Amino acid sequence: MHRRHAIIALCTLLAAPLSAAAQTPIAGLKPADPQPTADKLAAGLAVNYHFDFTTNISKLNENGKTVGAPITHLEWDMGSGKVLTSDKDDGVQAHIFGFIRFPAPGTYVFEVNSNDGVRLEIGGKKIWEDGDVHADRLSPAIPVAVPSAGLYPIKILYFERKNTATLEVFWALPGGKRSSIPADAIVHLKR
Ligand SMILES: [Ca+2]
Repeated sequence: MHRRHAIIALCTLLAAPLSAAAQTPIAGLKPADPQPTADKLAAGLAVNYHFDFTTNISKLNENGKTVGAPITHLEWDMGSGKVLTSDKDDGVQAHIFGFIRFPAPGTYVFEVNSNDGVRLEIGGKKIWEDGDVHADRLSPAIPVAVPSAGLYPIKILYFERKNTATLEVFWALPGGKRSSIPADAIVHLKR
């Protein structure tokens, strides 16, 4: 185990007695305004790809010209295979966008597993960033205060440099346990 990983593991262990709910939730999320109507929406999140190798999410090209098939779930354990809905194994940059539907107000708890770099934004707030090249690495539990039910803009920047690739986002409903984000909770404007 690398020393850095050992330190992270130790910190995680020390932090364990504090539940996610004890941390101050990320607040100030803004719902989509106006809320898009069902006839304008399609299933899953939209994705634009840019195919080039990068080493940090801060250098990601958000203006990729290749429109991919929608991202219909958020549990991608891709190994050394194709990255998301692209036809490439390596050197993939993805700008993923659309809306996430919260069924009720309350404190949700997110977890993000990435390989390589990722940034997650919801309702205009940065929820998580782990931007460098790394093996699978899970975020801590991230409490997020959702002020009202409905659709919120979601944006995920993600890149895979080489070797294996993972992009997973989980949530826990208010008071609940970690679970999959259901397919009907992610939508995008028809394009
Ligand atoms: Ca990788």
